[in-house]
Amino acid sequence: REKNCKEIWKAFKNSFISKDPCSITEEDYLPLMKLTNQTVPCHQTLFWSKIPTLARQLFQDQRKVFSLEDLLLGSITGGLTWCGSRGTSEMNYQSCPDWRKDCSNNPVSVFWKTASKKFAADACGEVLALLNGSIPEPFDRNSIFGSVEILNLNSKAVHLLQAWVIHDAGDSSFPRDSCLSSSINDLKSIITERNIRFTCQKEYRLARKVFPAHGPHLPSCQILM
Ligand code: ZNA
Repeated sequence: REKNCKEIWKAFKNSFISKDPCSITEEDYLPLMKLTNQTVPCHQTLFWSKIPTLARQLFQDQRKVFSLEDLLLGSITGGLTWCGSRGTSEMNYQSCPDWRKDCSNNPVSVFWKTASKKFAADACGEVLALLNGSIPEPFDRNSIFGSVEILNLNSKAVHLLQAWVIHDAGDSSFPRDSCLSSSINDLKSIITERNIRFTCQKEYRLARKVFPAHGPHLPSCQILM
């Protein structure tokens, strides 16, 4: 309520309008970051990787944890793609560079990396990370979680990272003990080397929400951990 939306919109646009959409830098977004400054109380930061905005829905009734998308900064862009280009002040929502195919320094990727970096650096106490247990590598070093967020946690302020590997109990094609998988082990090493305690648990209780197609058919005993 105390933020100035017009000013925020202007700062957002100025970050990339009339600029080469492959040469965006963190600095371009700093004025926007300053205006939207907002922090999450200790013990209430939620990260997610490979389970898109579902993470948000999972906790929406409780409001005990907040992901980046719950903050003003993370909600501005609402799943959109955007860019500008040299020589015009037009906003482009249709065809913008892709971070894999075209260039990594595009407005969307730089926005999320800059926002995620600050979000992680501001976290304190115990933090929660939701990972997808239905894919072979629930932890991906190249994801924003793996390459930006965990590396920017302040190890003086964050003392525990709890990983919840969300499983579809109806799917037996992946090893049950995903907490012991090499991908989670990589995450564990990175976190513990940074002097942050690490725990991992398999979560079946959330499966109904994450995998609605299978959820209704799960026997209730499998839903319990
Ligand atoms: N990048 C986003 O669109 C996005 C990121 C949207 C909303 C929120 N977030 C942050 S980052 C969120 O709060 C999570 O904590 C973080 C999740 O990012 P992730 O670990 O990279 O998860 P993901 O499911 O692999 O990817 C989410 C989105 O980011 C997808 O659109 C990916 O294509 C894109 N992405 C993944 N890795 C990279 C990337 N974009 C640029 N560079 C990467 N290395």
